[in-house]
Amino acid sequence: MKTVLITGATAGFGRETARRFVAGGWKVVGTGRRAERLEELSDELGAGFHGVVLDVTDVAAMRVALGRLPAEFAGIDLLINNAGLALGINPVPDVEVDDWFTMIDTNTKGLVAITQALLPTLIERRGGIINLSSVAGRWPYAGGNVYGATKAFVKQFSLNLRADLHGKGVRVTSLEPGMATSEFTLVRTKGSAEAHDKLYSGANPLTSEDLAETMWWIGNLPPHVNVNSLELMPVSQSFGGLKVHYD
Ligand code: NDP
Ligand code: 8X3
Repeated sequence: MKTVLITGATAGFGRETARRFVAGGWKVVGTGRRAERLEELSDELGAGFHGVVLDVTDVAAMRVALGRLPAEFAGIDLLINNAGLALGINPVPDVEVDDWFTMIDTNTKGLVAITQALLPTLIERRGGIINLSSVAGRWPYAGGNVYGATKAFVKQFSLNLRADLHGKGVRVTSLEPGMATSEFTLVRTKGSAEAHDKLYSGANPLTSEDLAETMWWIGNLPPHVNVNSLELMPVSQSFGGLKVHYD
């Protein structure tokens, strides 16, 4: 039986993906800062799920927590680097620099730290890594500033990982979704249910289930197949084109 470690399993894509992999017969290690959410998921999913309270920005504590995984969950075959967030929707200069630092610490530093910590196991087991990038890492938009930049980092780090892992049998994917419902916009707007409803209502966005199914597919492809990067959007979302400002 294979084991997947999913960061950010307390909500959104991560939680649905934990459900999908347990349903498919994998063991799942789910992480996040909210202990009560992990307990709820553990009650729901049973013995196939092991929750670990973990803040990906606390690298020292993260390494200790991974070192303490119970033996039956310690052999990680697939790492899903899903934990991440956007903070703020305003274009510069109307931004909080501390929000920028939190996004950088979580989406980039946390992601590379947990990847580095699990690489020996993943190489030994010829495992896989799915990194959550975003359309925001490729398509610029006003207000995307540092969030989009962190996701461009995730995409390029994923491709560079592939280059470094050449010949080792480890698969790496940069997964780049567009607009999807989850707690993402609530977090981004620091709790505005109105902003959440306005963005998604009537837009028929991607769902966390869509992302879970996509990750299940990637994670269960034959071992010789690598999806380098995969961008997906809801049909309702497309491209705005370039703008010109006239004096
Ligand atoms: P949610 O807000 O629903 O879930 C985010 C998850 O990340 C939560 O489980 C949260 O757990 C966890 N997380 C955030 N910060 C930390 C931290 N410091 N340490 C540990 N865990 C953390 O968002 P989504 O499910 O939508 O997002 C999942 C990923 O997908 C993110 O990387 C996001 O950037 C990306 N993405 C989202 C899109 C969207 O439109 N929704 C589109 C493209 C990409 P907790 O708070 O308990 O710590
Ligand atoms: C989230 C997608 O378009 O809201 O990564 O920035 S978007």
